[in-house]
Amino acid sequence: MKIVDAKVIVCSPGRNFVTLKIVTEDGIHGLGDATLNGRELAVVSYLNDHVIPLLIGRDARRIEDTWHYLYKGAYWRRGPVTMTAIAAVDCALWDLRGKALQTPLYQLLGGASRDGVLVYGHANGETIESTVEAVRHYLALGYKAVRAQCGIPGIPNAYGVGRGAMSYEPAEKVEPLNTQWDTARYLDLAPRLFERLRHELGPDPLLLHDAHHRLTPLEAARLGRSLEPYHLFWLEDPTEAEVQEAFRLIRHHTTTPLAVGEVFNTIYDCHRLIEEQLIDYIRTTVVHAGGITHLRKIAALAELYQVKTGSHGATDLSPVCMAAALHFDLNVHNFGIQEYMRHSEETDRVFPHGYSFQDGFMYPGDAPGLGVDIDESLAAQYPYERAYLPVNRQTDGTMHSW
Ligand code: CS2
Ligand code: MG
Repeated sequence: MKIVDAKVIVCSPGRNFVTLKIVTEDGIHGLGDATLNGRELAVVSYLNDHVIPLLIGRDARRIEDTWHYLYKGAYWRRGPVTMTAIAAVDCALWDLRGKALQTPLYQLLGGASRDGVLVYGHANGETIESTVEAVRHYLALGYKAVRAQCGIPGIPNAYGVGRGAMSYEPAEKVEPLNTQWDTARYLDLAPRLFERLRHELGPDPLLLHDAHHRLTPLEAARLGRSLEPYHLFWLEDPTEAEVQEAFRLIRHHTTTPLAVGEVFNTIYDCHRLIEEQLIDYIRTTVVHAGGITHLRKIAALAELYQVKTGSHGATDLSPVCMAAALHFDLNVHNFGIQEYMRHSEETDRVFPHGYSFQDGFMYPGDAPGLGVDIDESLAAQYPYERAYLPVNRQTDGTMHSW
């Protein structure tokens, strides 16, 4: 099963996506998502200039060996660009393997550990009232779990608060949007939002919240403690996660469950968080953490320490990644939840797929491999447009994490 061709497809059906397509001598093709939001072309170059020449002639069945060949063979290890490129190759090889054996990916991984994949949607509002309404809307659609984000009075365009009803797009075309941040106002508002949500919706809905790395460990500890009466499913990214030890302080002060890891790209970014049981959910996902091969190793480590998975699934991860994530989620024993932001209709048309949503759960479907394809002629109608994530500054102008 020799690889005879590989190419990178860049398209922008509403937002940018990078897709790797690998073709074998039998004429089968496999797909991998290679999208790194706001830095897309760096991964395109990494694949085109450095990785694809190494793939031609290799046996597509050697998935594990190819992973190590690309990771160790480069000498320069880790980092989002490298690991996204490796993930795309890895994912495409798993897709190919499933197609060659005529079996859905989850069956290759060990079969289904559950009947469906619990997902959470994103409810956003400018005010507490409109956020409550947005959560209600998701519950009416059948979601069991909803992330709630609310605008902060006097802070226009706070990051992570969507401006559309069902989806939000963090990247801006041409140049970064400047956004503002005020921690004091946020720490005052967040517990009031969740108090209101519990009061209006009762104890059953699973409620999540994302702090987008914006707090110091002490502020995060205070937030976690103030949210305890409202029993969150998780509080995500409470502080910057480069220093894993910082979570000791947060953990010491609050029983609010913590989720971290959408920006991590290897097991080395999170092994201490997992081994010291400083978090409850690890958010690494297929596209940014080295593909299915590496994500399974992170999950296996997490399983030892009763840490569950909660993979990132924002709209900047393409339907190819979404499909891969759902196969992984259906199989992995210590699955917790999967993020699911709906893609736009134009994106769904470019990437026809077999996965589906029903009553708060998702299903990867039983098509061979990932069960997702790319319509290349349609993709060609949406050329790449440079886009950036917003930058965030405190009210005095100092740069801040978003
Ligand atoms: C967010 C993402 O989904 C999440 O939890 O943190 O929207 C994230 O900001 C984007 O995926 C960045 O590209
Ligand atoms: Mg997040």
